[in-house]
Amino acid sequence: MSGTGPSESTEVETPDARLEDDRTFDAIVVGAGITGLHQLYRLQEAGLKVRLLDAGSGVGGVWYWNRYPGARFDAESYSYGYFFSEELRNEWTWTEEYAGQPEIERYLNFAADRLGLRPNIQLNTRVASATFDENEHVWIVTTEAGEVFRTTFFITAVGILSAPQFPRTPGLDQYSGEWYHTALWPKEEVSFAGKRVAVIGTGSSGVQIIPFVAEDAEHLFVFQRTPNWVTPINNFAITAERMAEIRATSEAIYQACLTSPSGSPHSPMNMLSTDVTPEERDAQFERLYQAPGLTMALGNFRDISRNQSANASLNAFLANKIRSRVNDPEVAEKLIPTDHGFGQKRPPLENGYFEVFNQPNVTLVSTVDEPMTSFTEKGIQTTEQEYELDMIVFATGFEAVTGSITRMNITGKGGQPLDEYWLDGPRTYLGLQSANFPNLFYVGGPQSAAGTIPRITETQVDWVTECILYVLENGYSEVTTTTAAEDEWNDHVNEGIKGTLQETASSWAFGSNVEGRRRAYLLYNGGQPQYRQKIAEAKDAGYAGFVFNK
Ligand code: N01
Repeated sequence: MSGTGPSESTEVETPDARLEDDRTFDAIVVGAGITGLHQLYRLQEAGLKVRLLDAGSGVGGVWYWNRYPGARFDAESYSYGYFFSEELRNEWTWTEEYAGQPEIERYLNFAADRLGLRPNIQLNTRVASATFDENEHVWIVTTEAGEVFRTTFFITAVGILSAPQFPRTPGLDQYSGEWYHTALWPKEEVSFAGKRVAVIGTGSSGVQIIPFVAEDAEHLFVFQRTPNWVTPINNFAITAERMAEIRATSEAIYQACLTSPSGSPHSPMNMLSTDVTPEERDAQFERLYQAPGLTMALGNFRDISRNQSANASLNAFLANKIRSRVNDPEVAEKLIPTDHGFGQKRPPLENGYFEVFNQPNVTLVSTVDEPMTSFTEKGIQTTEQEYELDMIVFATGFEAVTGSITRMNITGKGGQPLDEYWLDGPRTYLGLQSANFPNLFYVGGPQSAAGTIPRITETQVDWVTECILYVLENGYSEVTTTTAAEDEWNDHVNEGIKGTLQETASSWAFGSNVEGRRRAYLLYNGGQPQYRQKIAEAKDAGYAGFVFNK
């Protein structure tokens, strides 16, 4: 039975009987990152009995786990935080345009306290499985510690870049030195001083940590598989005057985020690179190279991300930048991407990255020329030689977008495991639900999220909250979607990436960074305003594409 339309009410009576059982909830949210905390706040505010579970010992999500040296925003700090709360906006002070991990973690702890979320957060708790009980219409959620919870609604807010992945290269168990993954970085200080260190991976995480390792290590070996188009972050401090201005213009900043495809204050220039002379075009590229953050990616000529030859002109400009910053011409050429153009993958931002390769204690190892064959007791064996190492840093990224969800071993109706259901790529309707997985919602999951994540997940959080209230108020026991609705959304999602320059890249957005993973587009390329419009339209049409059962 389809729903007849959303209700305006936000208060729901919670039966006393349920309150008596401390393992039974209206909703369980997984993930204490920026999205999960917001989802908890909304459900708590609506009067539901809700618990948030997180494997970490603190809140913060990716900003809890990725505590490696150099981790910081690539979005403007004030564009990433919560806009819904005037108190948070007025009380928090950002100190840098692109805040570092410690500051972001402090902000999310501040938000958790200020919003009164702590009583409903259970930390140090990793979900081991979630199984839908068709008779009771509840999810049975188990944890690695053996706890069992029952919940009507199960909401994943686990992030799209939070299931770390390692190379399939054998022998890590033989290796006797220290090793770390950037996304599982310990709280204790890690010293590189006087050590021979390998960093594997040159994506955003690798590019951020490498200068810090290079500063202290006796020798750093950078194991690079694919070079990236890396541009300067040009970070700067936020003065008291500027912070006052940010607060005063907060609403305008928010509106700029809401209207931009990426959910950021940046929008592409209203001109093509061919509207100007090559000299004027290169002058614009130079301006963008000196500009802060992702301006190069998000504030460029309109055709850079769409037209091959426009894109090639920027690639030539950036390649010359690398050549001008790296002394050894052979090393410089190895650092210049040849398999993709700028913007086909999310570009890492750097601070002194290329100059690292001018240091005598740094060696660039191309795993294309010299594949890694095994980890050994002493280090890494390649086809050419053994590298003896005191430490290996894996900056090897994630089983992106779906890995963090499927690793929870979710089983829907008819004993259907979600990881099998998604074997050929995610199937969702509006990125919110999958057929035969009733009352399971994804916020910040596949086929929905791209750009500045909190700007799109805040819309999902509100949507999911209203949908849950609608279910409860109308006495339904289940909301789910249909395979027909999923097919329609899949077609729309795939149509949106077809023919774009991104479509041909080997990137985590297609899962192609993970060996053996089937290629499927995991995000949504229609832009945040269009996504927002799509989910609003479905709701306004009486939750079209969703099915409600008593
Ligand atoms: O992960 P990645 P990341 N042998 O997948 C290499 C966000 N983020 O953690 O390109 C050798 O980009 C892999 O090589 P290749 C941001 O959205 C944001 O760096 O697959 N190398 C690549 O070089 C970003 O896009 C910030 O050929 C192997 C690297 O490891 C996303 O997270 C900071 C390998 C992984 O790069 C992911 O970034 C950090 C193997 N077997 C992250 N396997 C901010 O600034 C993988 N690699 C906010």
